[in-house]
Amino acid sequence: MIFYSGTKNASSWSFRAWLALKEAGLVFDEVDIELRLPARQEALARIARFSPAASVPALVDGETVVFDSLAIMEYANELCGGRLLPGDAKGRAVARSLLAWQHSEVGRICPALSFESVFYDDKRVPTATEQAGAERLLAAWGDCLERSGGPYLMGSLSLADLGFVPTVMRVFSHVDVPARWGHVKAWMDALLQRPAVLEWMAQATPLPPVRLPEYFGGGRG
Ligand SMILES: N[C@@H](CCC(=O)N[C@@H](CS)C(=O)NCC(=O)O)C(=O)O
Repeated sequence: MIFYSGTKNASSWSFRAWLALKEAGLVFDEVDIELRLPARQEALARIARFSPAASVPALVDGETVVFDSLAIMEYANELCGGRLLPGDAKGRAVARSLLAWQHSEVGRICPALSFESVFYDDKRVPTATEQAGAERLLAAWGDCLERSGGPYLMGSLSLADLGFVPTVMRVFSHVDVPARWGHVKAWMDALLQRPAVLEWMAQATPLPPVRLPEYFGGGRG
């Protein structure tokens, strides 16, 4: 299998899919697609030759092209015998609800705290709206952990946890977790210490930061 990944300090979608492949114990080759300008357009044109989405991540397994991070995560789960989703239908439905929410809506919570900002040395103070967005996430994760008993959202590690790794990083490298959310903080710590997460971050951290003007509200980008 060949996994086409975006620049590691900029592509949270690639990160999620890559984590699922790694946590599924799969072996794959990796091709890095340069998302930074000026190489971006030409690099993505390479993906367009085999993927209608013309985006990363993309996974090529023989004749089969799996595009979109969510499909790659589900494929990883199937290839490892389903152990990255709960064993019961209701549990899978909840995990998939979390994944779908992450995929379609969660980016709108604290949108300026992008994945790229995780790697900034000069982080800014979060706004009141961002603090409120962070509380919303803490409440959602706290509810899952209380229902499942932890240590992961669905009890054992699942795609739902992996989908939120970049979200945890981008929001909570800016916002402190209040003491009342201690169980959520324990979940975050366990997730961020997983060997696959550390492996990606070891490759991402030395890269030149991708500075997005919208993070600083204009001028300093
Ligand atoms: N829904 C897609 C989103 C993928 C995506 O937006 N990837 C970005 C890099 S992180 C990309 O390749 N964008 C191509 C473009 O903007 O033309 C997924 O989950 O895979």
